[in-house]
Amino acid sequence: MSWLNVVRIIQKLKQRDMKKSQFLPLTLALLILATASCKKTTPELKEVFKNDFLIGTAMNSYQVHGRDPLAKPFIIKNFNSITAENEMKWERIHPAPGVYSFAKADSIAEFAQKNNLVLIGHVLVWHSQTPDWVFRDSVGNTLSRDALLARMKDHIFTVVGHFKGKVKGWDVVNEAIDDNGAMRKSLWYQIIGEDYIQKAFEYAHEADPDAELYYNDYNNEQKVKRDGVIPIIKSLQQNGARIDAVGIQGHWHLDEPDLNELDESLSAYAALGVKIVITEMEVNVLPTPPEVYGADIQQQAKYLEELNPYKNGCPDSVQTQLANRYSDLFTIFMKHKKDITRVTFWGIHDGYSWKNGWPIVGRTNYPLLFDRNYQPKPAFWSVIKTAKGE
Ligand code: 9MR
Repeated sequence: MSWLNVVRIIQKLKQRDMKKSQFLPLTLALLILATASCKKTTPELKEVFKNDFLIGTAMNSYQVHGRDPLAKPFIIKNFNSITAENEMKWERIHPAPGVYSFAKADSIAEFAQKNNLVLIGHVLVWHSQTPDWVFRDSVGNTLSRDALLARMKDHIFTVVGHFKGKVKGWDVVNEAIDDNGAMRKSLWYQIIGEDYIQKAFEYAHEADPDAELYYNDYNNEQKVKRDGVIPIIKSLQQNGARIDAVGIQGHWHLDEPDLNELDESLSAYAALGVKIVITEMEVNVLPTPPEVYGADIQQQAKYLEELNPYKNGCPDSVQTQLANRYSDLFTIFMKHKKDITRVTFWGIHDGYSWKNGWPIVGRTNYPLLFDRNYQPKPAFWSVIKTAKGE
């Protein structure tokens, strides 16, 4: 019985002019009934994991501005941390030289503050979504190392400074390693050299000494890439930079990553003395060409009907596969819970996932725990069972 029904019945009883001695016990019984049925409602994710790690979600400005009225209460109910999916990226927050545009990111920060949600800053230095002007002078020539470092410092000081005290931790450098484990030959790397990473961490720490600082990447649970990320972390540590955690994005599939490899990677990172954050998790259920496993948004594959098989709904067999996959992944997270401080999902429900548009535009994907109507999927219940050790 819902609270709304209880209120309606009580109002009707009142209208009947019932005696106090009859009205009070009846009202009490109704209240007990309503409370009991409330207990059967869906558990809140953040509550279920409250002794283990934070549970976060990516959030966008469409949601924060209330265009989807269900989104905000849903976020407050289920999550205790948010990451701006796009609003703090360089191209959004610093679109032109000297122009900073904080309004959208500020709305997200305000929402976090009002509702006691841990706000994560995403992202300071990345090869992607960074305008070309960042690397050029006013006549279009490539900047010198010193000039690019100065520009990076200005950006980090301005952005981190703006959110000082509001952002708990920053993805300082994103995706600096290629899938083969070598340094990505981004313009940051080409112009500044390998120590652009060290510099970014130093500037971020100077700008907000209280903020946690993370190195964030995808596929870095795989050994090849992990072997590239570990030296970065060690070098930051040896050179005295603050690094609190390694971010594993977690853009995963039904058949990948290999669970043993994930398990080993979590141990390998923890052995460095850093924490682990799962920063952008979802599990793709659609057939996807293996060359676009990962999260490099420059890569695109051609739309074919056979690669979009569940346009009219996710079959039960796939729901079950997804539920088992989430259960396997959370079993490993629980095993490493002393080293994992947060698990963030990259979207609140299937309808918001970037996986509907990448690596093939126009597909219907089902990678998260809640469906397009905010209803928990079998994957949700399997995650809850795993948390309870059932
Ligand atoms: O989910 C994000 C999508 O809405 C954007 O179009 C895209 C480009 O900015 O970025 C997506 O998020 C990425 C994240 O910022 C970094 N790791 C990979 C994520 C998926 O591409």
